[in-house]
Amino acid sequence: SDIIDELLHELQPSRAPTRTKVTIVGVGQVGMACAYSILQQGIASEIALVDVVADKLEGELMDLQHGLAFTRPCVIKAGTDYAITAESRLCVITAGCRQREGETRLSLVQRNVEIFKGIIPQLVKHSPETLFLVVSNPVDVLTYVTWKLSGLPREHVFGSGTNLDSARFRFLLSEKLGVAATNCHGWIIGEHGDSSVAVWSGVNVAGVTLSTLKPNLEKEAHTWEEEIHQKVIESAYKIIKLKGYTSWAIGLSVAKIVRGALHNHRNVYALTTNVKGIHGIEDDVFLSLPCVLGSNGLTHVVKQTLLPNEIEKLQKSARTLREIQQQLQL
Ligand code: 6V0
Repeated sequence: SDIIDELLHELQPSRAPTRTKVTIVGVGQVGMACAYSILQQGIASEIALVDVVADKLEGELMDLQHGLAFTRPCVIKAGTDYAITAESRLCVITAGCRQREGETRLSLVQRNVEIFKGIIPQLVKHSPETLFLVVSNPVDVLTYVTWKLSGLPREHVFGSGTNLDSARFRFLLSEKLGVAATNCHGWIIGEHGDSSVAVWSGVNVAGVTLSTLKPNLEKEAHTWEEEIHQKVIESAYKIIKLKGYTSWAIGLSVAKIVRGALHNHRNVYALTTNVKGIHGIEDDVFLSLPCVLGSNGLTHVVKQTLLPNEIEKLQKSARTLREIQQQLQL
């Protein structure tokens, strides 16, 4: 325009930056916490927000855009039309409905399946090479649903799974020990939620495994671990009771995963993945295990040494999930 010509002397046309585009579907509490963390940390060159509520989208778009004077450059788009998601490297799914009073979990799952039928094929159409990070609950089943509906290779479709549970575990451990959460190592695997498995044999600080401490200490430490795992399981319920939803920690956890995927960091995250062929599980079910994530999706699953009862718990979750999956109408 005239004003640009008046202000700037062009030497050559500007070039679009290397794209690290992320789409977030669902601009509720969780979707926006993800968007905010990703923007604030300068992880993506472009963020596309999609939802079914146009006004909310516009409001959130404006609110984020007004922060661009304080962040790294990022193109932000929002709309109900999936065309804006074209060429995304990764799509984060946080859309969904919450449980109605008295509603069974299965009925909630089927309602979310119907929602996903309207979302996943659209995203694949516009970004055939995309990776999927599913956050909506129940995350293990919905990651399976996304894998089925997308027709993408299993390595491209994963869910946030127990990454948040593991972070909660590490925070609680850090409170107990007085050591930073980043230096308290522990993994929660399996089903996201009530039947998750804390891998006790691996809990360590600087390579010192708590379960190998002197027998009397071992017992004490084990009691804590049980206590802490129980607190992890209760966390989501407690936060929802207190503030209505959970958002900040899941947003930060998603941002970290997105960063790793876009920039090929090859970090290990507890992500829900198709576990067929691992730990004696023979079905196409999704459970969380420590996975190596690169820019082409999941490349490896870490072979943890698990106790027989831990493997049993995983297999039990796998059977439950298979039963739910068999009842879904895809
Ligand atoms: P919310 O605030 O109700 O937001 C959901 C959003 O989805 C709303 O903005 C809806 O308009 C939108 N939506 C509904 N239908 C569609 C559709 N067809 N297409 C596009 N958008 C649609 O929920 P909140 O943000 O609190 O939670 C979102 C999901 O994340 C829920 O399923 C939670 O249970 C789940 N969480 C998962 C966690 C994890 O660790 N995996 C952690 C926290 C929450």
